[in-house]
Amino acid sequence: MIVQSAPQGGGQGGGRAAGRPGDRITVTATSPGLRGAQVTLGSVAVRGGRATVAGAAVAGAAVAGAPVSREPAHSGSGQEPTADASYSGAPGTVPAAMLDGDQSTGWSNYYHKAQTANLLAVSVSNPSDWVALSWPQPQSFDSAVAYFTTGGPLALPATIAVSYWDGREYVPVRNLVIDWATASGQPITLTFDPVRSTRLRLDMTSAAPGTGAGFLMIAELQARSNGVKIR
Ligand SMILES: [Ca+2]
Repeated sequence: MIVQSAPQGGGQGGGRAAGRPGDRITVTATSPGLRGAQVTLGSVAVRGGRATVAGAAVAGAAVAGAPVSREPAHSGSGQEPTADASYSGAPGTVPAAMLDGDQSTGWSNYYHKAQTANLLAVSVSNPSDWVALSWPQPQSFDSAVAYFTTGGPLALPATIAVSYWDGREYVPVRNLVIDWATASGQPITLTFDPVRSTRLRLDMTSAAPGTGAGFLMIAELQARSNGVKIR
């Protein structure tokens, strides 16, 4: 760390200790890897041979030993998103289950209407459905990660389109790249040009629409910025 001080104004000639009314001392601290800081001290009166500091103006946030910290766990405004979906197949598979941090719970469009006296059991997958995240204030994000659960009637979607709310309507993100999962519970990563918005939506089509397979289930859904989850 390098510390420099320089008297300013008030006095006549350098080298004299501060302590008279109007004397000011500027202390500049710098250190590799840290932002420099500057503090200006001013004295207004001498009492009993000691100067009374009248005020201090600080420029620069990081004094040596107090580096600017980066929160590794999340970014954004700290606002928790809420989730929505075009359709949920059961009371236990609602959109909020994508945000609880639990891989064993999730949103799903899987449904099964039990057989009745007059009707056979029905479980037919929708051609398409969407899920969305929203925040009270705009967030910046450049990717989303979805953890799909597959197996039995559940499968990965055939296609995923990503869009964001521009204040009037959903518009597609640009340069979408999808890194598909290869097993149940593994993440599908969707990266795209950065956007700033209050809503993110995934439109998905079924791999086997209108059948007993091709249902969708997302255990967890995250929006990210520079690889860091937004919340
Ligand atoms: Ca979950």
